Amino acid sequence: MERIYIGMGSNLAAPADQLRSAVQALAQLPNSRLVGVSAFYQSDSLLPGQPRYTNAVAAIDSALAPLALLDALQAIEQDQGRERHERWGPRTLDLDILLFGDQLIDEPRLKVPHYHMHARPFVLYPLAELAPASLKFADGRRLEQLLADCPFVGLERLVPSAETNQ
Ligand code: ROI
Repeated sequence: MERIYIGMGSNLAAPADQLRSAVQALAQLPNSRLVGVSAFYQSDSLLPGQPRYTNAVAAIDSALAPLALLDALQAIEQDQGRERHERWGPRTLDLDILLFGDQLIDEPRLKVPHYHMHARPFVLYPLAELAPASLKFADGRRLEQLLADCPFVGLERLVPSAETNQ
C-alpha cells in the first residue's frame, strides 16, 4: 500500500461536477481506498484565453502499481469526456499523480513527483489540507518549504456550499 496524492482539474462542462464525479470514480478503484479530498479552489488558467479552472487534490491508499493507476486515471478522464486535442488545451478533467508514496518514478509515461507541482498554488494549497507540512518529497524538499515559496495568490477557496458551477 502506498499513500498517493492525485491532482484534479477541470475548466469545461461544469468543473465542480467533474471533480465530484472523479472523486466517486476514485472511490471505486480496485485495491484502493479513498482517504480524503481537499476543498475545491478556483483560479485563472496559467494560459490566457481559457476558462477559469477548478482544482482539488485527493488522497488514496492503493496497492496498484504506478502505471496501472495511471491507466485507471486515464480511463476516468476518458469516461468524463476528455478529448486530447492540444497539449495544454482546456479539459473536462485532468487527473495527475502528484506523489506516489516516496517513490521517484521516471518513466516515459509517468514522472513522479509531478513536474509542475512545486510552484503551483492550486496544487500545493489543496495538498496541504491532506498532507502534513513535514511531507518530504522523494527529491528531498518538504511541503512546507514549497508552500513558503508559493504565495497564495490568485486562488479562491470555495466553501462547500459554493462549489457550484460556472
Ligand atoms: N491553470 C489552472 N489554474 N489550473 C490548472 O489545472 C491548469 N492546468 C493546465 C494549465 C493550462 C497549465 N493551466 C492551469 O494544464
